Amino acid sequence: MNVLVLHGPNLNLLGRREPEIYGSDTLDAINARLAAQAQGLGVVIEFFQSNHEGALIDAVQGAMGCRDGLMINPGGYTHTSVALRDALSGVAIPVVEVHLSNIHKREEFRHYSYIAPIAVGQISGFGADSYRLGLEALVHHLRSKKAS
Ligand code: CA2
Repeated sequence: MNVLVLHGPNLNLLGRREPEIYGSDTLDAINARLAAQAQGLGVVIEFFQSNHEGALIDAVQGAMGCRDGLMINPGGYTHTSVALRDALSGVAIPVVEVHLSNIHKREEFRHYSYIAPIAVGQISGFGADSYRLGLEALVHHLRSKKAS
């Protein structure tokens, strides 16, 4: 089983700014924990971060035929990007959407996600733990789909 984790714009700044909202873990630390978790689950995992919408879309398209699942924190593109949503729904690979903060208790413009309606599910508000929960949920979903 092979999973790609996508991190959207500004998430490369994690741990360096706004720790009161996004926590003090760096993206590298989050990825290292996910890599250890994936190894325990017997899953191959890779990571990609970009501040560019087109680069994220290229990564989604590149996943076609070679990844079983996607986990994405689309960052600010969550609330704006029809194009990223189209790419995710176009590749027909199960997607779990994750957010560090609880987007539903923040500013109103963060309440709507273009990604949520095409995702298996959304995990939001558990800080860096959202990624751990997201990977567990994605792998569980993929394994139960395979068994049926
Ligand atoms: O809570 C999340 O994970 C978000 O996806 C983070 C996005 C935000 O636009 C979404 O509404 C919710 C922002 C990522 C910015 O990350 C930073 C990290 C450190 C310092 C500055 C920005």
